[in-house]
Amino acid sequence: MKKNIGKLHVLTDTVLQSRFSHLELARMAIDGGADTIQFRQKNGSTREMIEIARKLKGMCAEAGVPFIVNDRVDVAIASKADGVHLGQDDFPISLARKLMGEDVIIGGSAVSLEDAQRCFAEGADYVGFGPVYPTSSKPDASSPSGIVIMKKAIAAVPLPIIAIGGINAENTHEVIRAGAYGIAVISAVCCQAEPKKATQMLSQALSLGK
Ligand code: TZP
Ligand code: MG
Repeated sequence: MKKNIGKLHVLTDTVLQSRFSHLELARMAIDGGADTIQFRQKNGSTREMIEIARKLKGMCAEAGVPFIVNDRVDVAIASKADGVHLGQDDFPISLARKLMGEDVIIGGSAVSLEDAQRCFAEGADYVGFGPVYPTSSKPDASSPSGIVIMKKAIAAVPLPIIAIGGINAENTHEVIRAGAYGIAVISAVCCQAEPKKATQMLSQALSLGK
């Protein structure tokens, strides 16, 4: 089965901003052209997370947009998410694959060639590579990889590479030209005055970058 790996992943965030809920952000992002929604909530009640995730899954399913849960395999399973995104210290990708099955989309995080190779070896479907550029959205992020290291991963790893970290409408061309399959953003959508418009601008930048 060919999996639907999006090119414009919007990660919903209610910590960096509190004007909009996860559901409101997802709605605006989908309306603006996001083709993957990733629910990213690090803290709080698991029950509440499952409740939000189920609603997000319903919204995404209606729009035909894959819905991915960050970090939490349990929440992804409970909400029948299309996928899960796992960092280097999260639930192991290979174990998530065993639990969730072949059809589920599993993304892995990488900030080096070695990380990206590990994601591939463990059975990921795509790699979220970054931070490529400086970002203040992830306090524990590694130093930015820059374009050159990302290019090495793109050349060596036969998976779609989704650039993340400091991506905006201005630098999208650069990462796409470098060979990234797509982009993933938090602040370039969630922290903008008009998240729908901001998503539209990223969507436009992506097709120009092709
Ligand atoms: N992983 C690597 S960098 C990052 C994550 C979740 C933060 C991305 O946020 P922003 O605001 O798009 O830089
Ligand atoms: Mg994680």
